[in-house]
Amino acid sequence: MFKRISALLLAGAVTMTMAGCGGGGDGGPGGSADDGKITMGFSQVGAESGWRTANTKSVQGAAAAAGVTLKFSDAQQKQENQIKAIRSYIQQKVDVIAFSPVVESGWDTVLKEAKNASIPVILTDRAVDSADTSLYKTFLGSDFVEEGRKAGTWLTEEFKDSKDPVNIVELQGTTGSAPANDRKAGFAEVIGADPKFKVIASQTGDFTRAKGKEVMEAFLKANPDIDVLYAHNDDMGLGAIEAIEGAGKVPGKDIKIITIDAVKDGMQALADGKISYIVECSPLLGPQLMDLAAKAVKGESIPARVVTEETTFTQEQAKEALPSRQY
Ligand code: GYE
Repeated sequence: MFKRISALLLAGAVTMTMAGCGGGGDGGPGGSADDGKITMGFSQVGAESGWRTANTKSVQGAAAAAGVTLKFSDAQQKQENQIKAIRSYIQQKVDVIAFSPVVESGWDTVLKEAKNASIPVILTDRAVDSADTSLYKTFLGSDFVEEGRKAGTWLTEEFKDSKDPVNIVELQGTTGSAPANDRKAGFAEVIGADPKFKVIASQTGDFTRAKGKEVMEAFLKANPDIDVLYAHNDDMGLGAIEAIEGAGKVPGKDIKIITIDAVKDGMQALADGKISYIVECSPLLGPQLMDLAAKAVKGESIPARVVTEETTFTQEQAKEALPSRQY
């Protein structure tokens, strides 16, 4: 008897907790939860790279740790899917929306809809180019221009004694994305100071390994004399390594490779001497995102820009860092 009653009580308690977890996210009046729990709608770019996988894990883990109910959707690198997801979060009256915009342009309309519904929006990882910055509360992520500059600075140092032209090929990230635009610009700014550095080919590899390989194969066919590959992320660099080896060349020797991200596979290739230098871009944005979201929901003021701290790795530094690398 006692057992049956306590089982019933327990069932009741579970139901109540579940209702609480839904917070304002399940269409409750007014959106924001009165139980203090936050519901976040998060629209992720996709699963295009090792970086992205680590970023998704970080966001999901941090939400669970902070007691935030996370509604998560993967846009498969398509802006229209992100816009749909954001509209559905608005309809569901979530407490806060966070998203990593696949490209920079074209967000004003949907961001205005969120603003009209009084739902704060946080940009995470990538930026938008909206002139009206009141459409979002903050942008949490890396300084991509600086990352490009760091890549360029290593290259100018590495070739400082060379009098010959340095032929560079560039694998760009997703066309129109903030990291592709900015990493290209920062790199060009630094190498542009010396005319011996020549970008002889530059094309998108969409941040994926497969596309990186395919485009590098085409680069190799069209250009017999490539000295350097600058890839906007590790995955494209790793795909390109396969293409370089397939063409009978030695990555890291015949062609020096610079990449960005510093995910484990990239760091391994760096330690193995195939990649020459990596500029770090941290995907571990989850905990900071949850802190900012909690403040934004409470109406507290938050900084308009939160920049991620990052470093760079040489081959020697990669060997040291690899065993304790989190992603
Ligand atoms: O560098 C790349 C990913 O937006 C910083 O997106 C991110 C980039 C990252 O696919 O690997």
